[in-house]
Amino acid sequence: MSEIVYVGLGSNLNAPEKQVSQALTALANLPNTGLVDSSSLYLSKPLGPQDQDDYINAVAKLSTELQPLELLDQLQKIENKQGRIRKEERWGARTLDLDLLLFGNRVIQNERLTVPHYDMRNRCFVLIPLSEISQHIELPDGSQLNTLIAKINQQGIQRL
Ligand code: ROI
Repeated sequence: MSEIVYVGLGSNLNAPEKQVSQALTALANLPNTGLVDSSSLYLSKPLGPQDQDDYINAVAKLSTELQPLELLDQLQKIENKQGRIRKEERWGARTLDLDLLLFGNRVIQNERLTVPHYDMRNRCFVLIPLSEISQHIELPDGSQLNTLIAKINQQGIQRL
């Protein structure tokens, strides 16, 4: 059975627009997985330390037959190929971040993976690109994307 999955992309190092575009191509080429849709690229102010460059963010919608941890392995492979260094400071600059946001309607909680993404409800650079591609998403707990967006500060993000 295939599931609909949303992945958040973010970069603020080494030509961020190129990193995100290249990652979208890599997602489209994943095994047993299709890229259904992707958002525009967005320019966003850093969440976390402010002494780092602005980010390029986007969200991709996939249809996959992979299991969650298999998909996570694939995402980490793409991050590593594009020069991600795992030791990078928490909340610091990064070459490429691929976050598993939603996996069908599943709630997943284990050592490697928390789905829905633990902080997606508070992140305009996740919610706004997500709503560009799928307006009427409901999270597993029944909360509506539109309601979440109405609650967050939408400044500091610009569609490119
Ligand atoms: N800030 C923005 N704007 N975009 C991101 O993708 C992003 N990713 C992160 C932290 C460091 C939390 N800040 C971010 O991991």
